[in-house]
Order: sequence, then structure tokens, then C-alpha cells
Amino acid sequence: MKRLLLTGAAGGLGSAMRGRLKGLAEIVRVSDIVELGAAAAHEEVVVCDLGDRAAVDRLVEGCDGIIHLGGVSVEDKFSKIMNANLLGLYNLYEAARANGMPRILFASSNHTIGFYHQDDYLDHAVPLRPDGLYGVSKCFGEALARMYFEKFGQETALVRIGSCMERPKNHRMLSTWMSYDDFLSMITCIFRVPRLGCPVIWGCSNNDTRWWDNSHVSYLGWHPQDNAELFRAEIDATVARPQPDDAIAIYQGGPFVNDPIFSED
Ligand code: NAI
Ligand code: 15L
Repeated sequence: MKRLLLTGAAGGLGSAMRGRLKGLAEIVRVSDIVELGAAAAHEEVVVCDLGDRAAVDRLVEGCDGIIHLGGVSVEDKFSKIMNANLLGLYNLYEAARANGMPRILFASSNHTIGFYHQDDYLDHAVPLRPDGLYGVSKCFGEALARMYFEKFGQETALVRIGSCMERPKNHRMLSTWMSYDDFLSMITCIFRVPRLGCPVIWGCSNNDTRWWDNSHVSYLGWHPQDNAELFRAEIDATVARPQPDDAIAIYQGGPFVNDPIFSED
């Protein structure tokens, strides 16, 4: 691919993936609303607000693929979620439609289904059960992407990421964790498969206690290699196990189910 766009490049996941994308495209255009530091030799740096339609049009121009990580990533005021995750996503899809419909990886979230219990095993077709306004914004994103696929053929991978970080941090993440290496191999599969469509893909490693079934996307050829089980002894020794009646121990969305609706004041 000639030019790959990475949004949210200054964030936790974006900055971890930024340095790993070099082999995927000749040029990686990295973007965020905050400063991103100097561009590497293979990079272009663009600072812009996803809520700014004209800026997003310019951002997407000339890109052959998009990894869309930018946006509000936890529960927040509706106005903040609305700008980045609702308006921002609409702006991105309209820009893509005007610029040759580059394939998109949309960073959705397990918080689209956070009210399922941890003893539920989910496939891609289960009804949504978002655990807050943030989760609802990711449901909106999945629906928007699906509409652009049905209407225009715009391809998107709807990646419901569990917990993508260096290592799992608590007992829940022994099920939800996805390693950076596994995310990178997923990204590679998504941009290399001849026909992607618009599938939901569960974003977790090959964890012994995972809750999600990815058998419907075997055509991607993605085989996650890491397993959070390696960290169980360390987590048992260092992290207090939650009480059985605590949301963290009951719901797939963990603590997000307890978040309030934040006031605009
Ligand atoms: P993060 O909050 O660290 O990074 C998000 C980035 O988006 C930030 O750098 C922020 O400045 C940028 N951003 C926010 N509003 C913006 C706007 N209006 N215009 C342009 N950029 C804006 O989040 P993280 O952990 O890196 O996650 C990346 C993506 O993956 C997010 O969309 C998040 O919802 C999703 N995700 C991440 C998971 C994880 O385990 N890290 C789990 C599930 C989903
Ligand atoms: C998410 O959607 C968040 O963006 C991330 O910060 C983690 O909290 C993750 O889910 C999770 O559920 O662990």
C-alpha cells in the first residue's frame, strides 16, 4: 500500500502501533488532535480535530487504508463523545467516500456488549448491550460503517477490541487482553485479505479464558499467538481478586458498567 492513515496516533494504542506499521505502507500518515512529535522518514504528521469536516477531508485525501483509533476512549460527557466519535466518524466516512473508499479498520470496543456476563460466550451476531454512552458511540460507529458498506461497498473491519496493552492488568483482562503483536498481525490480515466485507472481529489474543468466537472470520487467516494465561500467576500475586458480586467480576464490560452519565456542567 502506498499511504496508510493512523488516527489517534498520540494515544496509548496509537503510539504503541505507530512504530510497528512501517512494513505495511510506503508512507504512514499519523494524526491526532494533540501534538505528535517529529515525523519519521516514512511518516507524514497531521494534527487535526476529527470534528472538523474540511480538515478530515484533507486528512483522508491520498490514503489507501485507514486505521481509525482516534476518539474518546472511555466514558465521558456526551458532548465530547459526540464530537469525536459521532461527528468525527461521519466526517471520516464522508471523506473516505469522496476519496476512493480506502479500507478502514474501525477501533470498536467490547463496551458495545459490556452488559453480557463473563460466563456468556459470544459470537459476532449477538444483540448489542452497550454499557455506557461510550459503548453506544461504538455501536453508532459499527452501524454507520455497515450502512456505508451496504450503500456504497465501503469495506470496514469492526474490531471490538478487548484490552489492547502491553500486558493484562487485572483478572478480567486475562480474558479480554490482546497483545500488540496480535493486533499487528490482525491489521496485516485486514489490509491483505482480497475481500474484507464489513465483519465484526473480536480483538483478543488466544487467551484460555476468552469470551468471544471469531470462527466467522477464519477467512482473514488471523491466528493470534499470545495468551494472557502467562500472566495469571503474576496477577494473582499482585492484584486483589474482585468480590464475586462486584461488576468487575460479573460483566464483560467490567468497571464501565458502573460509570454514571457524566454531567455537561
Ligand atoms: P486513547 O484515549 O489513549 O487514544 C485516543 C486518541 O484519540 C488520543 O490520542 C486523543 O488525543 C485522540 N482524539 C480524541 N479526540 C479526538 C478528536 N476530536 N480528534 C482527533 N483525535 C482525537 O485510547 P487508546 O487506548 O489508544 O484507544 C485507541 C482506540 O481504540 C479508541 O478509539 C478506543 O475507543 C479503542 N479501544 C481501545 C481499547 C484498548 O484496550 N486500548 C479497547 C477498546 C477500544
Ligand atoms: C476500552 O474500550 C477502552 O478504550 C480501554 O481504555 C480499556 O479500558 C478497554 O476498553 C477495556 O475494556 O479494558
